[in-house]
Amino acid sequence: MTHLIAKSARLRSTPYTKRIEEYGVQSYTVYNHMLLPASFKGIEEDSRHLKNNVQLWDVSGERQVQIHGPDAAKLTQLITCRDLSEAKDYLCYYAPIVDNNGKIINDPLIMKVGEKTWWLSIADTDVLLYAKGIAIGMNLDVEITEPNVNILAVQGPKSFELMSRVFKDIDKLKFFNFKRFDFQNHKFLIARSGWSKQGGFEIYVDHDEIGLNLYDTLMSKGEDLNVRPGCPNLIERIEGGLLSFGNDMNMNDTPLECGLGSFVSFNPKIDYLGKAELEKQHKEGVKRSLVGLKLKLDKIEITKALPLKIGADIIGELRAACFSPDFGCCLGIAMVQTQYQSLEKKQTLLVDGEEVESVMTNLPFNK
Ligand code: THG
Repeated sequence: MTHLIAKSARLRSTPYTKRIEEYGVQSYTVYNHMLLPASFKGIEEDSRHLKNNVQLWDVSGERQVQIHGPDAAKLTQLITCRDLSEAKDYLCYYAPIVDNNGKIINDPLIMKVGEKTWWLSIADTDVLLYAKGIAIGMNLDVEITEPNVNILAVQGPKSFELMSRVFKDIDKLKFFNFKRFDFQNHKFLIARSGWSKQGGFEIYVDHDEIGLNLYDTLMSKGEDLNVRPGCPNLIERIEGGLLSFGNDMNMNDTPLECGLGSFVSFNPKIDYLGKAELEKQHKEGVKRSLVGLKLKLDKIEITKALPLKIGADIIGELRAACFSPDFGCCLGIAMVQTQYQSLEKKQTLLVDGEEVESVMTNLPFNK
């Protein structure tokens, strides 16, 4: 049975909602209190299309938390465990936001977009409230807002060809760099980034009307490239090991447990909340961590974490999974106690009580 979601002002639409509904969006999820498309022609067909063509994604739900003012750099550093002391104003930084216990609050891309202005392009939790709380508590001189920015992502192997038809010199933009590019006399911040492993761009649209013209232009100029509206794809992102906060990771996990150690700084010159706890965990070693699971099943659908056991022992939980046509099995992302991690070995796991032949592996998955 299909269930409808009742829309309201609280469940925010985006400037492109009308367009994607005309193009036949099939299902939505909710992300930062906003509609985020989840499928158009079914996730298997969407994934196949993404890997071979180009898609235009309405990822407005990836909201920007803007931190502006004399203490902007200080506050931004205080809430993330990544070292931003040398942050460049043309690079994107994947940077976990952590709390005072070193647990993850969110995993945004952070960009220094002005001398005293930072954007946190957030996953699905209320970072604005967390940042405000810290700023008020510490008496920091900042303004924290959510600007009207609605990202259009252009993803897929043909995204480079499509974008060069619309933006001059876009082909010179390197991975995880951003720069402003002109369209209809408006400068749009564009980054070479996106939540797929197929390559592409993200356009930070801060003008609704020109943004819609841009949407239509990309759709019409991409006709011969088989452009379609699309969205972050469950199969493609699990295959590629792109982590989803709220699914694979939650506020009880630390970045070290989630394989994000390379984004945790122990530089004595910087200070952030939760640093001492992360230092302690780093020294002692983690007791559990995220692993990949190859499961001998021909379908799986997960709407909440499922317990994983070996015999009578609880070893962890399966947090996300899908059937992957390319791997010919189901792939899962699981939090598993390190003492039970035996990689690349066939074993029978109990997934929510059901026996499943499985192989544990590092992320991202290798075929
Ligand atoms: N783009 C933008 N905002 C976002 C996302 C995005 N906000 C929410 C969510 N996605 C944040 N999470 C991620 C997770 C992974 C990546 C980006 C955002 C990512 N990772 C690369 C990888 O794993 O290959 C590279 C990471 C690195 O090496 O720095 O792209 O997608 N605007």
